[in-house]
Amino acid sequence: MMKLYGYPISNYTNKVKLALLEKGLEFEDVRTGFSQEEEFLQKSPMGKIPYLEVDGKFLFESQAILEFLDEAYPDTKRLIPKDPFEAAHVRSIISMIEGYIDIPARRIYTKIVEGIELTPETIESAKKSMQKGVKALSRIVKFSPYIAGKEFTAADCSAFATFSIINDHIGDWISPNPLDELLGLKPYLEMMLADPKAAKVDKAKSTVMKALKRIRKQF
Ligand SMILES: N[C@@H](CCC(=O)N[C@@H](CS)C(=O)NCC(=O)O)C(=O)O
Repeated sequence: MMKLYGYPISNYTNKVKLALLEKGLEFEDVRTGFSQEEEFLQKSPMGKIPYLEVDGKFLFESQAILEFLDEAYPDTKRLIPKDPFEAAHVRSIISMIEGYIDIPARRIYTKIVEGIELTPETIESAKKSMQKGVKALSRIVKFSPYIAGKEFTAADCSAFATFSIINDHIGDWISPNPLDELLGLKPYLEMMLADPKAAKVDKAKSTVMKALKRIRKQF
């Protein structure tokens, strides 16, 4: 059986977990944090989570994992459309969410979770970058009802996992929350949560987040 190594408050872990659940594939959910230990780097060379173990081989980078799942299990729900233009659209949305919104946002939320103090400069630069990313994304996303159009795709795995984690934290530090400019996001996240698979991912995230909040009372 496949093994997914990651942690429930990692959006990239949750992206892969939602993909596996949507595809109806069996997997073992192995909770692990990231590490720079040699043994870990042999499986995930940047020391990041998630990584996926399949038949004794280790796959890393969430997008590569999703694309592998589509190729290796062609009879399951497709995450990347067959049409090359639609496929490029899905991949573009994912790149924008992760590269231009998540990367700046995590300069804030990872520090909050780790209990590290934020400087006004960090907050201001994250805010500017996020606003730029959200503005760009809002030009191309449809939420009709899914983020790339009529069908559920890999872009929904990324969007749901990433935006729900950003929304948990960012509003307390950047006001208004740059994600508020993404019209249709709120009903979209509610629609996604009505799916038991996405709800399962979200529940695990919320449980761990609540426990962390109890430990670190400052956030
Ligand atoms: N591009 C990677 C990003 C993965 C990533 O950044 N994971 C975070 C947790 S959400 C991590 O492991 N961070 C630890 C580090 O950067 O050292 C992917 O898509 O899998």
